[in-house]
Amino acid sequence: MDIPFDQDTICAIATPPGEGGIGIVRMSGPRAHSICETLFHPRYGSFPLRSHRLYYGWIKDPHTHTTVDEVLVSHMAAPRTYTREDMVEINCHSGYAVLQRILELVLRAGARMAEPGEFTRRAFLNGRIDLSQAEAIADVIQSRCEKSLEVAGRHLEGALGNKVQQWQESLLQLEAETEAFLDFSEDLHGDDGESSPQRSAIMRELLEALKAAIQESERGRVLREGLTLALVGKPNAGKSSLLNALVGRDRAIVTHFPGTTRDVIEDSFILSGVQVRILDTAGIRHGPGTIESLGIERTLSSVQQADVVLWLMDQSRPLDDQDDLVHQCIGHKVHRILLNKKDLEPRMTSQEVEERYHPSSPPLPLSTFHREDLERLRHLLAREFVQKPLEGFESMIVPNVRQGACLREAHEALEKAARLMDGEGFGELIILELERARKKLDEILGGGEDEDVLDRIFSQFCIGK
Ligand SMILES: Nc1nc2c(ncn2[C@@H]2O[C@H](COP(=O)(O)OP(=O)(O)OP(=O)(O)O)[C@@H](O)[C@H]2O)c(=O)[nH]1
Ligand SMILES: [Mg+2]
Repeated sequence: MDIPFDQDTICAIATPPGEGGIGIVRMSGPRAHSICETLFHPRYGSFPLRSHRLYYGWIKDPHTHTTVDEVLVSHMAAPRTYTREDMVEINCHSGYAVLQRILELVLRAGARMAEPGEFTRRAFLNGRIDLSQAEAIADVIQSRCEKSLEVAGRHLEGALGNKVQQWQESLLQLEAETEAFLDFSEDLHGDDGESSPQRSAIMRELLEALKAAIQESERGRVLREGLTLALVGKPNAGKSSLLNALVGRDRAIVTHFPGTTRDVIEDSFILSGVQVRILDTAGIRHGPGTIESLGIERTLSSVQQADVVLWLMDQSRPLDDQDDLVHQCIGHKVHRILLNKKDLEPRMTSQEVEERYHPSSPPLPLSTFHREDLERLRHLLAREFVQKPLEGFESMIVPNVRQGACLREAHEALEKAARLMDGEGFGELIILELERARKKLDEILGGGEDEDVLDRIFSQFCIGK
């Protein structure tokens, strides 16, 4: 039997797999309460369960009458629920068998398994949240650091949605003014098609606001995706030692033999509230054997992936043509030179390095053995690559990639409209561009969004959310 989407009742285990304190089976849809009635036996009170109250009792198999688990059940009547539909949550003991058994009983009583993200999708389709808030829910769940959680929290409150609505209102006002202006200039045929001062002001403000949001989306990528650092240099420069020091454990093997690291080693740490992915690579040198040259290929691919390359030099050895080779490999990327092993007798100077490679900032001397040096490095990285890019962000409403693309298209349409306004009349064309801008903004909130986009967004969620 095909039940229409808005009438079937979905269910899922909402807690992560594995043993734990409690597990939750949740249901959403018009039959949630009646399905609950077939299996739940409250210790106090009786059916119908009152909304938004917690009931203590037992889940029993309706066929065999055996008790499955001791539970707490809540029934939340529509519309004050996560999905805006009737919902039931069964809090049971969290073990694989008990959760599966309860889920099976719920399914047998007429619910169907939820797709990934389907609870949230219903919240969106039923108008409780806009698409930017739905995306924020996934971001909150997936956040691995404080800063990205902060941004997700703002989106969840609807901060981006509110802004978009304001912009849409301004656009409507612009459209109305343009229409009025069109009628007016028809009456006064021959008048110069000059824009009214008010229209120009609204237009200018909107263009600026959209531009700022687009910049936040680009520069704020570090908040959403974190930062990728690659440690690169000649063999034995101390790359793996630095990796271990930064992540705070012995992740990579360190020996005094050059060529210890043959493959890329990846780990992560938190810097100024942001997740940093760090790649330790095989040392770059001339004419290595096959295994090493494969390793070096991977080094180059790590360089490609990195936002920032840390080029380690062993300052107890003189510069040579292998340093030139490293420079060839990384010169095109944003990089910082670190002069390692400053505790040893120096055989090169900072000045020599600067004269030879002209780095954009002076090399930083350090020793991976010295805690203060590592702190200084951390501080420098945080300042330059996390805090600086985020400076001047007004609202910290960092739009994600999809939202950024919608903003860019809206901005483009608006710029066209502005050019048309500055030029001769073409009133209908101006209105078309303004409408296009408004439609693009609407897509941020999920208006007119096609199924494919929704599928892509909601498939990132887990089942049960
Ligand atoms: N004196 C001194 N030795 C260091 C320092 N940092 C690392 N070393 C030593 O340098 C040697 C090489 O260190 P690694 O971290 O393995 O160097 P690497 O760049 O990863 O080397 P490969 O993996 O071979 O490319 C080890 O013996 C380290 O203990 C330092 O600041 N001072
Ligand atoms: Mg190494």
